[in-house]
Amino acid sequence: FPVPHGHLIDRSMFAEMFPARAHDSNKGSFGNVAVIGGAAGMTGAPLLSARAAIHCGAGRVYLGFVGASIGVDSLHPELMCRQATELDVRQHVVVIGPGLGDGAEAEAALSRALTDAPSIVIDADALNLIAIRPVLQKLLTERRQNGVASIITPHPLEAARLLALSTKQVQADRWRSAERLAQIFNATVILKGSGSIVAAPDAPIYINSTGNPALATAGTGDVLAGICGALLAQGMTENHAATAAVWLHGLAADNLVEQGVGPVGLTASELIPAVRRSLNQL
Ligand code: NPW
Ligand code: AMP
Ligand code: MG
Repeated sequence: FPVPHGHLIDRSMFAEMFPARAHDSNKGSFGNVAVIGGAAGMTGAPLLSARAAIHCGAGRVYLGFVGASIGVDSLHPELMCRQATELDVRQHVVVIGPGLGDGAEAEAALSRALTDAPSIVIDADALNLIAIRPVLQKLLTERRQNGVASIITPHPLEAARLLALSTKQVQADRWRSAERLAQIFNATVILKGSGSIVAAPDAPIYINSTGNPALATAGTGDVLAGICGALLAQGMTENHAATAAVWLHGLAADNLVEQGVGPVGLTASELIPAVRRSLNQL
């Protein structure tokens, strides 16, 4: 990639970000993640986020569905499935947006999470709601001055909605688009796509050096949001969590392509254990 300014995310950044697990640690040492989303027809999206979060080391992972909750994720019964209204968002790192939809329950859940969650990762439909609801935008921009963490993870079309631009305009200057998102929304931003960019109001801008077009498939963004949540739950700052998450996500895809699992036909589900491997091999 041409790197006009800023920094390239690479392995050397991560030496001290992942401390070894203490021998006497327990699940309470590694935080709780609550993934909120999964309206009718899109229950797979929060499942992917939640599975990614548990595979990336969160101590406990909950799913809060808008609409009917599934009883259990039978492939991953370690995940705890509830209605979104049954979760106390004050106790969790909240990942909100995957498959969230745009209904009244979705908007209420987002408003509650923006107000009360100690840490939040905002993706997909939650970003689309913020783009059209100034009251939600205000809640987001106030979070930083209240000392609580926020990461937003738009793909280029979601970024365009947030900035009231076209996707083409966002893509024409991705660095500037990411910087503007960070300033306007007062949050750490991952502007996704080939060469994901991480920008924050108070830190240098970074571009990711890993990843490939195998990731251009449904659900890989939902996986990324879950990784961010798990890293926040384990105590990383939002800027460290965002840079580490995009790097590990891309590295996992690079490793899978080397093994012949892609670039054609990689699934978001297959990406998840590969991200766990990247994390454990750091
Ligand atoms: P195009 O086609 O190029 O014009 P949407 P979504 C663009 C859930 N999911 N560079 C591109 O536009 C999500 O969580 C559920 C350039 C693309 O077609 C959401 O809640 C799944 N353009 C909901 O679905 C699995 C780019 O944006 C369009 C770009 C809708 O989310 C799938 C898509 O954007 C999905 O995650 C890039 N790098 N990347 C499930 N299993 O339940 C994207 N675009 O219309 O906001 O739809 O992202 O699919
Ligand atoms: P989403 O569109 O929300 O599912 O997110 C897609 C994920 O895949 C993001 O993390 C993107 O950065 C990544 N991705 C998609 N296409 C590419 C590509 N061509 N090269 C690298 N990463 C990609
Ligand atoms: Mg997405």
